Amino acid sequence: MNLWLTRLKDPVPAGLKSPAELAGFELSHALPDTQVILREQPALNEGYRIEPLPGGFRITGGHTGLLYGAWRLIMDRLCGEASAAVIDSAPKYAMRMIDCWDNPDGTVERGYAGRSLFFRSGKLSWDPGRIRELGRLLASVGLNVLCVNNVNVHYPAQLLLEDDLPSLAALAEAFRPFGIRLMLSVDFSQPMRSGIPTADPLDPAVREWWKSAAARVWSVVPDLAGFLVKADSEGAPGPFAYGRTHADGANMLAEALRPFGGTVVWRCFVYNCRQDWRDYKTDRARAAYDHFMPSDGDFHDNVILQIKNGPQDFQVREPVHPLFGGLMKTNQMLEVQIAQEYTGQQKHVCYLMPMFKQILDFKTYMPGHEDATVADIISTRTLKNANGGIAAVANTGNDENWTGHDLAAANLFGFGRLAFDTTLDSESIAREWAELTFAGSTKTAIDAIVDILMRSWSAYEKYTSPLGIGWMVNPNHHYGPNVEGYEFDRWGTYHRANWRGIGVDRTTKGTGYTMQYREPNASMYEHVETCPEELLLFFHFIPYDYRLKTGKTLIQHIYDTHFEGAQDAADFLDTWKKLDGQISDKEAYARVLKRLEIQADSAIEWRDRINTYFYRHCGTEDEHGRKIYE
Ligand code: GCV
Repeated sequence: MNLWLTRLKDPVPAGLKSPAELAGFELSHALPDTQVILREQPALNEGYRIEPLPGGFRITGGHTGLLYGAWRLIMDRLCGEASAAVIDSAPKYAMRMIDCWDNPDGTVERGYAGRSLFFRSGKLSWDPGRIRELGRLLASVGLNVLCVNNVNVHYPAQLLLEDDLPSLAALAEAFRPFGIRLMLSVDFSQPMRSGIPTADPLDPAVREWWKSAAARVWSVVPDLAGFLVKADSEGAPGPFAYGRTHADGANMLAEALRPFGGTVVWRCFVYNCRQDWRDYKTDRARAAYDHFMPSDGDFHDNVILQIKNGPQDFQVREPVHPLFGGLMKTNQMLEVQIAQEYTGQQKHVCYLMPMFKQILDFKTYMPGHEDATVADIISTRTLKNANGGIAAVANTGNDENWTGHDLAAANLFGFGRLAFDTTLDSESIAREWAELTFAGSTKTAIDAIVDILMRSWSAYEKYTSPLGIGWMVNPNHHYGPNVEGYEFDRWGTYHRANWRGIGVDRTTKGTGYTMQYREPNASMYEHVETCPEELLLFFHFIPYDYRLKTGKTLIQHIYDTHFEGAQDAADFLDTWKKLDGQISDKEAYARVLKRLEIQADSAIEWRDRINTYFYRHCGTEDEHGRKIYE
């Protein structure tokens, strides 16, 4: 089963050596009756041009650009689009990455689609056919870097830099024809495994250790993309232990990787994960900006800071991270999560491209670049960054259908398509995915799938936590409602609901987080009247009887959206039931039906828990007299 490439019946054969060779194979296999001339023009790199010729096409492209051009042509043709015009295309970002949080024991942190595709029993181990199919899927949407192991580097993942090097080299070789380079997550304290008493980035022995580690790994994987580092975060080791900055840590690695052209991707997910809930001044949302802004300009040019889309942690709604537009002299990349950790865990349908588009289109008002959006800031061209990019935490695993929920594959497809071309709109991506995946289904079915996808993020948001406050999930595994699950815990994730109202005061009277944004965004968030209402509770503590722009009170809004969201989930199920017999792949139909049933039930649970919680706090009756449990 191959997701959106279901119509390509033949697997990729073993032995193809380069993207150009693969492009030839894919074209002759997918479009046997179309004559396509491939012309390599190395300067185009990952870019390509497709020109219609009498009776066929010519694709001119760089080494990998040829493959991307081939896929564009194949997918357009499979969707029945006639390519009469010349198409010129090149990706906006140099690094379009999938972060796999796979552990050597074969588990996947926040994995919802089975076990690891890369590891088993403590070692790298894979099914070559499956890796080729994964390579094909990722290449078909233009993704070019895959980080193979979890950013939480648990032993024995350290062996990837030691005994497991030959396997790493073999895996890199398997992905090479697809234009995909591997990246490794590394343990900042790893030199200590070799008897060095410290991991201090300014210690000469530590620096030497990393240089020789880099030489060792690049000697077997010469095109390794680099190292990904989670440091001083949620218990991971890092430079803070030695009184050093993140720039000290990242630059030390950058120097070790420079001779090999390697990049250090350094994560900004740094906060105090031992907060006391009674502490109203510490604000997890502020943490990354407070840690990293003072070092703006100190990072080497082969370091990229990887910044989560929001200041908390991949919630269904968060404001854009203030480091975007804050940092002026540092390479940046955006990290999103298509693994649906907080958005239904691939049991619920939640198509995330509409959210990603809002993030990419957000204007930060960075001085001198007032019109630049997040999409521009992370691109390698607009702000003349040496490096930049976009990464998603992967949603794939060894489940036969790759992503657990068949509709979750739209997020993998969509992420790749958007990463290559941020100007695409979410609905056309959804339609393209649905047409490719469910080819042979009725038009009614394709329209219904697109409609479900396009409504799904909003539905999920409606029946879960209100107006940007987030969390309210069960601790640890993060599935299902638990309104106070994190309220008295140490993770800095409080909603502060009481009998008067709900929300976190992040204004200058509260934690001061609003001032991390550039103007006019800072003032917009600072004032209740101008704060976008979908983020109201993220920025402000609001009484239940506060009137929103709709004229509804906050409490009525909470009741209404929860009834609506649960109804949306019920509608998705009803719609799907009506499609019985109209979806070409009967097994996929049955699998999706099961997941939509789970979602509809879970949405009711969410609705009732949240509504009851707030009803008990404020005692206000629902204006429409619907059942709210006491
Ligand atoms: C890989 C959240 C997740 C963790 C994850 C962490 C991170 O806290 O729940 O599983 O760890 O983010 O992004 O590092």
